Amino acid sequence: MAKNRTFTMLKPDAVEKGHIGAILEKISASGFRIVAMKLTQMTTKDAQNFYAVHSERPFFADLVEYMTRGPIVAAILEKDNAVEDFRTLIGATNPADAAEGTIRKMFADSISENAVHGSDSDENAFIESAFHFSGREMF
Ligand code: YYY
Ligand code: MG
Repeated sequence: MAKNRTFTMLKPDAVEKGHIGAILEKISASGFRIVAMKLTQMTTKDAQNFYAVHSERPFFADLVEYMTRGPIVAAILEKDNAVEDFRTLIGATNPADAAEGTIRKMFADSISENAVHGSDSDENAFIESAFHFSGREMF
């Protein structure tokens, strides 16, 4: 399996609740190397663009409001089979459906505030990484 990269955000609820350290510990323990990382806050425009694929969904306005209400940790992660393995590590979109031991099961309370983002394809991982990081911020 080739090493590749995924993009993640520890979302505002996870940061507010003080879970940055615990989530990063789990990510590291699962074999992901941190390629890039920063604490940042999305503007309304940023969040609308990042989640543009969901712009017609009924939850879109709440999603943008939530994602912009406080700082996030954005990061690029590297590992064999990174995209798929990271989706497995974070668990189902709705924490109520997420498997035991997954990040969303452990740290999220609801589908709308589900603690962490993970890219859903190699192509989106590349697009989302470039959205948040310049080449010189990737190591
Ligand atoms: O990729 P993932 O985050 O697991 O789910 P998506 O279907 O891409 O939705 C993005 C984001 O939107 C999700 O993490 C929470 C929010 N959301 C929601 O609030 N309510 C839904 N019914 C579906 C998604
Ligand atoms: Mg998604």
